[in-house]
Amino acid sequence: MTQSTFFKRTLAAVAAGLMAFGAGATEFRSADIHPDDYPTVTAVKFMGERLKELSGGKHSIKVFNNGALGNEKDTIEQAKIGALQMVRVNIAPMNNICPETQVPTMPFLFRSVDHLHKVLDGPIGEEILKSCEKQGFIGLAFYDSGARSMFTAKKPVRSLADMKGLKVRVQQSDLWVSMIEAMGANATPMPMGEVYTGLKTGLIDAAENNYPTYESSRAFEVAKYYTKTEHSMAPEMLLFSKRAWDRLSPQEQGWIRQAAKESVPYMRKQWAEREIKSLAVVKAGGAEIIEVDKAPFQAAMKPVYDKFITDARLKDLVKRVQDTK
Ligand code: BDP
Repeated sequence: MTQSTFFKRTLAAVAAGLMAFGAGATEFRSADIHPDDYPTVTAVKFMGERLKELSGGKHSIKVFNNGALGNEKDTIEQAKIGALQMVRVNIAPMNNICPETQVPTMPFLFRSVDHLHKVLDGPIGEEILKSCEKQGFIGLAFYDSGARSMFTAKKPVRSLADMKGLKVRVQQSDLWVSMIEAMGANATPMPMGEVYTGLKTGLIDAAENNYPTYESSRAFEVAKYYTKTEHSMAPEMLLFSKRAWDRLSPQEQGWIRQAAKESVPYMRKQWAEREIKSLAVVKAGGAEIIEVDKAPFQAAMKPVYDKFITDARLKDLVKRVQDTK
């Protein structure tokens, strides 16, 4: 998106945001880059229904999906200034804003989905959500995003050595750039919406994601080699604009928190089903799923921990995650 388009969109969003509040309307606007049937979108819709019930019809949520309000970085900015009340984004574009969000993004940190759930559902998850408050965001919940793996257009990755020199798209986060560089590749940060064309035109050689996004973005049509590196389980985040939040009563805030929490198990169920479905779709579409020895990838990640997990607070968080049984 050009800068001027960004500013136009932001202005339009500010105007709409103010109107919604000024007119006493109580429909919160929430952004998502994913299509209608994607589990993050259906979960926020579910949350909206619960919020309607809890608030006796006073509040609801309208999801602007398919990137209608811009890419994740843009919508995070809009939420920060209060032009938009909610965003559902991956945790990655929050990494540069709120350092604690780097922790669940760290490569090969979680041993399993159960381990991830235990951590995020407990005090560590709460602490990380809360840590975004000083940056202008109320962290409402984490959603599942499975494990992210590498996919390439021209030649398959069968070992760490095959990563050498590849141009890999990453999310807009310094930590992600570092992770990919530590694998020996070149990282190109760009929004999700540009990945398909980037792969097709050869601007990039590779990208990485979970099965559902590999499928829904149709990236499997232009990058058919999917190598199961499973290098990060970076979860999704649901954030509320603190500016908008501060205008609500404690009771209203309570309804929103409750509805968000209730949408988590709903999301997890949808997610588990979607992962299976997406894998079947990409396989039928010609994707080759490649098993790989993950140990060399994991070993290569040491410099990333050294560079990003620097202060005592982050070190302690990582240790507590590792110690969670
Ligand atoms: C998907 C996340 C989405 C990110 C996208 C990406 O659900 O929030 O924008 O990855 O790679 O898995 O940008």
